[in-house]
Amino acid sequence: MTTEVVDPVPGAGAPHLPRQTGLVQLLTPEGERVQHPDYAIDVTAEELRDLYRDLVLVRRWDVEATALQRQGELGIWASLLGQEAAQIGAGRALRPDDTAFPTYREHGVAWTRGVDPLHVISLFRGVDNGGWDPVATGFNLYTVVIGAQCLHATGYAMGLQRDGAESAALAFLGDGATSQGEVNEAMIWAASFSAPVVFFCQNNQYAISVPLERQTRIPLYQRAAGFGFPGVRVDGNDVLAVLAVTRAALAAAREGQGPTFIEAFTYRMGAHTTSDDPTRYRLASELEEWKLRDPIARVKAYLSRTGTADADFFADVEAQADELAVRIRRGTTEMADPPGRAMFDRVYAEQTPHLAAQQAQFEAYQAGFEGGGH
Ligand SMILES: Cc1ncc(C[n+]2csc(CCOP(=O)(O)OP(=O)(O)O)c2C)c(N)n1
Repeated sequence: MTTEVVDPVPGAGAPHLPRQTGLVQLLTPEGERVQHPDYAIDVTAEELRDLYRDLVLVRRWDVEATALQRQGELGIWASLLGQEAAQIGAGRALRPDDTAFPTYREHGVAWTRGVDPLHVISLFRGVDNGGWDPVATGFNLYTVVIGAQCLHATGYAMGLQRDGAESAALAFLGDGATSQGEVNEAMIWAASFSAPVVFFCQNNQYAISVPLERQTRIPLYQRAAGFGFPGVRVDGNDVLAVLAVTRAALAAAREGQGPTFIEAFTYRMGAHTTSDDPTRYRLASELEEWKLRDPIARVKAYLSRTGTADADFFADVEAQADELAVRIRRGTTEMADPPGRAMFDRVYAEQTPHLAAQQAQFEAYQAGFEGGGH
């Protein structure tokens, strides 16, 4: 078969940008399997069904969390709607010994690392600063400071390299983050030291309200050449292509070939966060166009058309999604506030005398309220 060269958004983008070509795609929006000479991937029927299940479950989690925020149960929520394939594909490409460095939207990657959704939710409810163990899960804590995690990932990767470990770091970033100094510094360091790090950029077309055309004069993946490592653009709504491309980049990193920049070309179908109103800066027709490229629909179409999954399977996945939604809702509303002292426990791995004194002072202050109030 021939290489699929697709213009992801016909007519979109600034007129001065070169035509966007070279998008890696393995599953078309219509659910047809296509081949790519550089990114062959063999997945079993079971693996495909598992990927579908992942996509559906993380979407349900996201929809439930958005509703919970609207009902006042969460302070804010950063929706992944539309970016499920980018996150599941990238997350499932990781090996257990690899480490992911997320921003604040990578709930799908968290899912693939076995992080309990309620741990992520507790962060957005404001009762915790992320209750999962980054070492045990290979999934670092969320980072709200745009781009900072790229430096963390690069430094970590350089550490892996010096330890002689054969594992890699996967840094997540957005299209807007590519304008950030730290991201560019991270890429220079990664290139200079051939660090085993992969930069996974979810180009969801907007940095809050700032469109891609304002961030760059060339397609993002082409920027990697300036740093001296490969850049590849993948259809971010195609879970198979994302899996194949990320797997290859991580393998190259582990083998000492240095970094890769992956631009997952996708779209944020919802708001930037629940505090944002995207109708103020983008057209409804654009969203309608992207709905035709829905990351879940195409896998479902493929599974159905090829007889890889039947109605019972789809019903079972729906039932699992319903169960997950109930668990998330119940878990959120029953979530207890942590004791005030808890914020002192996670500053350093080991408590310092200075911090212990502050903690004692804080506890004495709280005990001064009626009922010892928390
Ligand atoms: C250092 C820094 N500057 C500014 C902000 C405010 N801010 C929050 S999200 C955001 C846009 C990020 O866009 P992008 O990198 O494309 O990621 P997306 O949210 O679209 O996934 C900005 C500027 C911040 N959090 N950190």
